[in-house]
Amino acid sequence: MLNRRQFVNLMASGAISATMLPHLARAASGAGGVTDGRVIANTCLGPLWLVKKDGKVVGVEMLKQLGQPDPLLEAMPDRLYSRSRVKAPMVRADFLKNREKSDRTLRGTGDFVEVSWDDAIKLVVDEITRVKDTYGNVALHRGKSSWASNHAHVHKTEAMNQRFFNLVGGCTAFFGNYSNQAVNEIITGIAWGGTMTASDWPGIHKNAEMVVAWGANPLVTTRILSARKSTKGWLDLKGTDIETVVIDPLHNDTAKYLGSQWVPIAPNTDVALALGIMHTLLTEDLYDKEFVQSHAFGFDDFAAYLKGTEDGTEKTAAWAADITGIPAETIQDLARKMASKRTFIASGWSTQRQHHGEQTPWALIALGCMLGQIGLPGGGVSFGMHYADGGYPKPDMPVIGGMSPGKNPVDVTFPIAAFADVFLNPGKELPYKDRTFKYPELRLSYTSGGNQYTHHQDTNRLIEAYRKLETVIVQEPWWTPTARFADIVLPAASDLERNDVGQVANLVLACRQVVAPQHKSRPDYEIFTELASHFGVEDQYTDGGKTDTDWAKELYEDARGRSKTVEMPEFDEFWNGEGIIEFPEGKGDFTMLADYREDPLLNPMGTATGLIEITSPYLKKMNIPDCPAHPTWMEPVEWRRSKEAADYPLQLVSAHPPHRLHSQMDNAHDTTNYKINDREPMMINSTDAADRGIADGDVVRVFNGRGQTLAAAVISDDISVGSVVLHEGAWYDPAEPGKTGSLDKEGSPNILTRDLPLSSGYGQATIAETAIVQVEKYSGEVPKVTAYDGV
Ligand SMILES: Nc1nc2c(c(=O)[nH]1)N[C@H]1C(S)=C(S)[C@@H](COP(=O)(O)OP(=O)(O)OC[C@H]3O[C@@H](n4cnc5c(=O)[nH]c(N)nc54)[C@H](O)[C@@H]3O)O[C@H]1N2
Ligand SMILES: Nc1nc2c(c(=O)[nH]1)N[C@H]1C(S)=C(S)[C@@H](COP(=O)(O)OP(=O)(O)OC[C@H]3O[C@@H](n4cnc5c(=O)[nH]c(N)nc54)[C@H](O)[C@@H]3O)O[C@H]1N2
Ligand SMILES: [Mo]
Repeated sequence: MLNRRQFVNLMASGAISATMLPHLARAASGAGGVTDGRVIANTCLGPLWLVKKDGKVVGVEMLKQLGQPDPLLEAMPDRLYSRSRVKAPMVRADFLKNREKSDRTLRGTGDFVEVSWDDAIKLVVDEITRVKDTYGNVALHRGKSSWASNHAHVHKTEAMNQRFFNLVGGCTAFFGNYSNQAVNEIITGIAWGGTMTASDWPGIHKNAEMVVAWGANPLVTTRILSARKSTKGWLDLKGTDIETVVIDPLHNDTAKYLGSQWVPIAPNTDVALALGIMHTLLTEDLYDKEFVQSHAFGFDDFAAYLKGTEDGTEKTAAWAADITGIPAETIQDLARKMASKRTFIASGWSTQRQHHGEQTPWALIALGCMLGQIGLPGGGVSFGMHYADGGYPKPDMPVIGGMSPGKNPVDVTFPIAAFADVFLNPGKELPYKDRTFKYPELRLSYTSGGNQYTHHQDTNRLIEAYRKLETVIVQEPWWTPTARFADIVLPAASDLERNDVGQVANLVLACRQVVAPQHKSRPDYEIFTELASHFGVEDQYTDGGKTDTDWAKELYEDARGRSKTVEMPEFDEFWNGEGIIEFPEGKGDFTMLADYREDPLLNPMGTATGLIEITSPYLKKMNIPDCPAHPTWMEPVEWRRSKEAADYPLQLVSAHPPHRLHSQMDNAHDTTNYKINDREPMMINSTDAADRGIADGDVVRVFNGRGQTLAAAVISDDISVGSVVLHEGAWYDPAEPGKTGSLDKEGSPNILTRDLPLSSGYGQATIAETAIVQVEKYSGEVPKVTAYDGV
């Protein structure tokens, strides 16, 4: 019997062919072997038909069950064959020579040389061994990954990477995320089970009289395929009697499509707006006195705060108008309308990706209690209607599991939002709720499936932070900025180059390899398997030699045993047949928290009081300065009224991109065709543009004390005065690679955002949406964008 490594080598050398191997033969004879036709793959956006011609991927088709296609999907073939693919294992020349003593300021300069797979693997094994033998496993860090494989079950980059580390003694762990950490922390602390609790759309369509999208743009954020059924819920509001309101500094796509009332708000001031609304409800006696007493805890303390008896400031509509820029009458009108109609408040997550990010969601929950419609069909507050399958009636189908990461033997951890701070300040202490984290000293990081140089805040600080590490390993299909700043780059096969099982909406799908791994890339699983073999844990890693198809089979068969509504065929039939199993749609009659409304004693919240806590006894006791005992307006660390706003008067909104999945597809924008002058578009109001002599399409420099980037101005009154929008995800493209403070050529907003402070001592989440900038017409010679050229 060949072992995995010998087998891989033989395969690579061509000594054996796929037909000699039962598992691969199966894949090849399945849809993956198609040269002309369609194959379903489990892509980063979710399961999708890939159309092939003459063996090449030439297009995409939506699964008909998932609704209308989006232009963003069409970038898939270009992404696959992009010139920015990592074609072979590459190592920085200086690192190859000097290892841990290499010049780390050379990272990002492109001093790479190609090495063989064998040499690359040996180098990675040696480095991990060196660090763990010298400093212990605690000095190892796994870089965060998420959207490489959010829809995957077998090929979950995050689980695969962690599974490997866990088998070689573990690594320092982290917790939390960039998406919804602050809201999740607060909601589970003071109210219900989490952000994904949502009422079914049919009940909302039937019963709601008003739907408020608060800091949410669902027609953009539900473009991910697992959310397509939720898109329909939003689309179907059009042409009904249901009034819609969108509270956003941006007149966003959702507001435009639905013809909603647009309430432009100054970024980071939503707590003040919510307080102004609640003050109106209180003083005009429009609130549900019974509900706040029977279903909420600590309303009276909060009411004292609204009235100003606690701090001397009454939170009137006029007070809120001054902070938010929304006229007092509009605020009062909103309060009256919300109270008189069956109102559903659907919050997005931008308002909690901010300094004091716990406060807006908490204030909205308090508002929900005062309106007293929580648990009524068509009423209440949800934080999950703009994402994944929020609002889509749950079909009765078994959940397909995923490859398990196993257990981490190292129990040192920290919130992921702090990772650059951890690199920079070993030994520093970070308070978190009632405990303190002491930062470990990290030496080596290994990222597979995450793009830190686009997703983390304050890129220049991040460059410095990585310089503290001796070894940076990045496993990537593309030359992203994160790959460019690594010491060792391993070429990963992409989502179209492997087998998996898929689950989305009411479907279970056989997701096949569409094309062979491109260039010298290998699937992540194969890379980790080979690494594991060098540490003598290959058998544990592969669970006795399973291929990806074997894992798919195991996960599928496990689900098959639990299916109640549909008789799922045996795996081989499923895999070799059409590969689409459709379950009956859910009933659609779920109203979130109806049971709590019905009987809060029988169906209590998970809080100490069992009630929704408008005042939290726990937080009162904890006395955390930046997270008080009830929702509170606190000025953010920077905004349009801070001292620094004299130099940087515009607030930066880095919303999620309509034409990308974060940074993914940024290298395929020729298809999506939205860049201007090769640059990321930045929306600016006509008044702000005129003040600065900026014309539509001009290349502008966006800057603050932390960094500078070039973007293309789009002048539009869809963005309110005093704010600019630069979507997250454009690839950081330094004019002077490797140098901190360099001009970025491509409009990456995280060159401008803040790394610290984190949201608060309670949630310790990222605050990407709290940043101020200045914009000027760029007077220098416009440099050529080179981000997508590869190395
Ligand atoms: N097309 C596409 N869809 C995606 C993603 C993607 O990359 N591309 N990413 C997915 C992921 S991982 C996530 S976490 C979700 C994110 O979902 P969200 O966090 O809800 O998305 P954002 O775009 O950040 O913000 C939504 C809206 O809030 C507005 N906003 C910004 N600041 C403020 C503010 O201070 N107050 C108010 N009231 N509004 C504000 C923005 O202008 C934007 O229109 O989206 C998911 N969907
Ligand atoms: N300023 C600002 N910053 C933000 C946000 C914001 O709103 N504003 N939003 C934050 C949020 S909510 C999120 S979720 C994060 C998202 O941040 P990320 O999760 O880093 O998002 P992606 O850009 O999708 O990164 C996935 C990476 O995996 C790589 N990849 C894709 N397929 C594979 C594969 O098969 N194998 C391997 N090894 N790699 C693969 C891609 O090329 C890419 O580099 O960004 C955060 N950053
Ligand atoms: Mo996210």
